[in-house]
Amino acid sequence: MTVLAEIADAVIQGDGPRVAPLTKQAIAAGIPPKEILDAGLIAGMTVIGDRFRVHEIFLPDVLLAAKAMYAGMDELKPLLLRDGIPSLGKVVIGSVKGDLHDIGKNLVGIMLKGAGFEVIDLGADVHAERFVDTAQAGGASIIGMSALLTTTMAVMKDVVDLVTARGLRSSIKIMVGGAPVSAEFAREIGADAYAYDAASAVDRARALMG
Ligand code: B1M
Repeated sequence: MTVLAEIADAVIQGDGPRVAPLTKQAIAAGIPPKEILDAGLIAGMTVIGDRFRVHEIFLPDVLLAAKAMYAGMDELKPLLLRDGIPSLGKVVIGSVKGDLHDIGKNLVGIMLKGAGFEVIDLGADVHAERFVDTAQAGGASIIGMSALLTTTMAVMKDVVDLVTARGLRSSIKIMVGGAPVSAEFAREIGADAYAYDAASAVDRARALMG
């Protein structure tokens, strides 16, 4: 088994203590952090999602896998971040109200920081007002929202509507993402950008800053 397959397997087993050293091993072997993330950690989490969907495993297993994934992300984080580069702009991010999934959102935050954005991370289960109040008070140029549930993605429109109602539409851009979200949905709710993954979120954020 390759080290990346071993990382994926350890995530699937929910074995955080094994994920951390394996991730270190992959880094030491010179495998690019993005590849470790995609072919190791995210690959494992994708299997977990599939098994959970067909009721082969249950919530505690998913939580263990998520914890194991974080153990790997902790090792990769310093490599995905770059210090001392001038800010490209301020981004307020969070998972929308009712949504506790935060792994993807955290990855987006790490990648944005690594690319030179100043990131204010509001965490998960964030109310529409909190997104807009924070962006307004902090002079942020972008609000980035994440949703993993079909039931919570509708909340994204509340934020777009609130930004519009406060007359902030020209100064605050809105980017959305998360597994059930699509470019078409983003257009429908009036968001400015949709990003499929954390790397494209950086490209979209750069484009939004002009
Ligand atoms: Co939940 N869950 N979960 N879960 N969970 C999903 C999303 C689900 C698809 C599983 C399934 O059925 N196969 C399903 C949703 C079904 C649906 O709505 N259609 C589901 C469900 C049903 C639930 C509960 C309702 C289960 C229950 O209680 N019965 C419950 C809801 C809790 C809540 O939020 N209120 C629940 C709970 C949980 C845990 C707490 C156990 C745990 C979350 C732990 C945590 O996040 N701290 C969990 C997990 C881990 C998952 C799966 C298995 C993995 C999600 C993940 O972290 N993926 C997930 C199945 C799946 O997605 N395959 C599932 C890895 C992550 C890197 O990917 O988040 O997609 P992702 O992020 C990507 C992109 O989407 C994108 O970039 C990221 C990096 O590439 N992206 C953005 C994300 N946000 C972005 C924002 C951007 C741009 C790009 O701009 C701002």
